[in-house]
Amino acid sequence: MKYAFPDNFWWGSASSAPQTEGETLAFGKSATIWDRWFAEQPTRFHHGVGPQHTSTFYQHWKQDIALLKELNHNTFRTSISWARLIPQGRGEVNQEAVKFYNQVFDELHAQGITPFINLFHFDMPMVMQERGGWESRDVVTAYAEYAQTCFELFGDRVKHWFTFNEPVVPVEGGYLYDFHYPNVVDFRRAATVAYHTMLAHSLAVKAYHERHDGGEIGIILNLTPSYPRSQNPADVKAANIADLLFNRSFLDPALRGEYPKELVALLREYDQLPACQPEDKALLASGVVDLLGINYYQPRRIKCRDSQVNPDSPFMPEWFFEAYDMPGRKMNPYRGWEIYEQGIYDILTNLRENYNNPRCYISENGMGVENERRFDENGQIQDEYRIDFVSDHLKWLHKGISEGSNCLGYHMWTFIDNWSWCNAYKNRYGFVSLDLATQKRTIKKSGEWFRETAAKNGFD
Ligand code: BGP
Repeated sequence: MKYAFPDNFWWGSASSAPQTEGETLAFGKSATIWDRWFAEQPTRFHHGVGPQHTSTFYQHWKQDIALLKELNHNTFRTSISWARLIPQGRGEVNQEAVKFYNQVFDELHAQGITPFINLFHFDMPMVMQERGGWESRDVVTAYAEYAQTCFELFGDRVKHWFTFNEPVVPVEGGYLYDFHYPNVVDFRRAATVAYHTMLAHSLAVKAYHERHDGGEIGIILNLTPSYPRSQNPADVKAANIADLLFNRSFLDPALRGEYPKELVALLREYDQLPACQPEDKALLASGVVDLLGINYYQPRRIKCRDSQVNPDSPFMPEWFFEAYDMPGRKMNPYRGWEIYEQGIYDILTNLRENYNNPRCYISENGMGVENERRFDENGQIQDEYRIDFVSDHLKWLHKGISEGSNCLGYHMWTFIDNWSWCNAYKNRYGFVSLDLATQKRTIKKSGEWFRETAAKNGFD
């Protein structure tokens, strides 16, 4: 076989509680920021389709796990909903939720599928947001208590934990660019949110390691390689700053237990450093992960700014760089994101050369398609474009592994078409299509391709 993957490679897909569970305000679950935001602005992004309209995994978990099995998954990532497990954010545990998650984990094991469980996928409980969200140290402590509760309740069934999915996204969306609740645009507050998220991460990692229960804990980062327009020093510097702010401010603490010195110097120079406590340094040092999840969708194309920013304008990352449309780059015509398969290889190479080749896996990669309707006469979506997308990325992944990268698996985003943060069902990503009205599930052509690829542990 031309592209054979290592033995025991993790073939699976990723999803999240808030995008699939449904039953958003039922069975004891309290509201998250998504429920609140949708109630306040139902048509701003979601065309009136809110987070309660999902594939309803809460009811269909058994059927969906049977489908995962049919697609030859040996691993599956989803998340626990904090607002479902501990509806008041701290304190009393919702026993309905315990029963639900235990059933899910047991069924996954029964089908030979290892659960990879994430603790936070953008879904801040509203009660915690009202107490300041990630701007509050009190919420950091509450998250650590929630993480501990999960380890205690589910630690015998779950051995692969993740503290956060894409912690930079709530920072960008909620505090810089106004596409997530609470719609703030303020770099200083964004920096505090980013910093506190990594403190929360470190508390959870430390607590998990102290348990010594034979499992492992990691974090999932969306790494976006920042490619400069040219080797001209100004462009290179601009790309480095984008890399520091959007990648290394999470990657370095997670893999090295400390922030990059250049990042600290930059924020100090512009008086944007968040407030620190004396004990933070040691805490961050204990947040080094056992396993890194890498979400990769598209790179950043960066150039230095053509014109100086007015120094009196509010501080923003874009003071230092601009994104540009690289001529000739390949775009996903259905989603508007760039497709650059080599990015996956470049990420692995960077990790190998600069971060001591950590244990890692691709925790998300996928192709969103707007208005996906290429049905055949049997109602199956003929998504050859998605097969090309996945196989082209897997080829570069294979090259990285053959050169020594410690990459243990590939998870597709996602298993079934799901509700999404800023566009509901506009872009569909699943291996399985969902008819939202009837809840009918139909495996797409790409799902069949993946089933075979996973069974053969590779492809030609
Ligand atoms: C990642 C998130 C996922 C998912 C995916 C696709 O950033 O972890 O939750 O939504 O992106 O993005 P979108 O649904 O916006 O197209």
